[in-house]
Amino acid sequence: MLAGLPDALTSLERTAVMGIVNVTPDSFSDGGRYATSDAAIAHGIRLWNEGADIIDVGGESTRPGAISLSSADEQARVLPVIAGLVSAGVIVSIDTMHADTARAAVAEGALLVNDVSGGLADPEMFGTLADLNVPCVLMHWRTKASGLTHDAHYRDVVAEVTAELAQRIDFAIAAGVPRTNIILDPGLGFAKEAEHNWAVLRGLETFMQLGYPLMVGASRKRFLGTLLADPDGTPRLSDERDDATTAITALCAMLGVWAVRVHEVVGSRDAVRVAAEWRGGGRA
Ligand code: PMM
Repeated sequence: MLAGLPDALTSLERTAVMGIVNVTPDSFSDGGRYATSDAAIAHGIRLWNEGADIIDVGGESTRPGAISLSSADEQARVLPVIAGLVSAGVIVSIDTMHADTARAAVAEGALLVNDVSGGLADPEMFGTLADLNVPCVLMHWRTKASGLTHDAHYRDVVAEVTAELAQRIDFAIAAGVPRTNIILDPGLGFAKEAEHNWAVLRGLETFMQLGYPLMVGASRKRFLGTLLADPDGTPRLSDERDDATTAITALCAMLGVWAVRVHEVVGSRDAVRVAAEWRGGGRA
């Protein structure tokens, strides 16, 4: 299992719940709400008290068309929030594509690095992760490999995402990242249309066969808004997608997914407990 995380997390006999704190003016679903450090810290502590197992702090929006942020600006957003959460006893992860932000966040007390580019955005990332020796999420996102903004073309999305994740693992290990630090994420909504996201969810067990803990981030994403659209075709609003997110959490937990990344913690907290009990009290 993953080294470097507190016992409270590694000994969990259920799927972990990662609560999201986006310190951004423009994220997918909660952009602007927690843009000041104080608001972001208060929000993270609220999610933690509601039962999150980890709080993921991010400063850069990955929304299509979002302006990319310098690592200095990113750190100005996230480091005070990480410091505030860590001093309140919260287990923190840093959502960043910048190696120097990962390093600064870990120095501030973050215990896990979540890179949505799977090490593609910053050539220094894998070396830094090897050096930091902390658990890291490698997420699938083709766009960072091709430079295209729209790259959602697949013949067999599950097979292609699996192969591309396997390649990321090989590069990470070649750079010295310990195998036991790696967590995979198929990257719902990243260079993927709704049909691809559903195929990815149907294929979760294939990704799990790579032999690494799996994280899934479906929370409030657009494909849920499309699924739950009004009869006139108007998509369900993003903060009205939490029940659907909880349904995905329950299904992921039944499959033995390691963690789900969610905006609203309470529903997922309960869902992972229901699934653990249903499965017989264990996740393995
Ligand atoms: N999605 C977003 C941001 N970070 N990290 C991981 N590991 N997996 C995800 O699916 C993921 C992520 C975008 O969603 P948000 O802007 O609502 O946080």
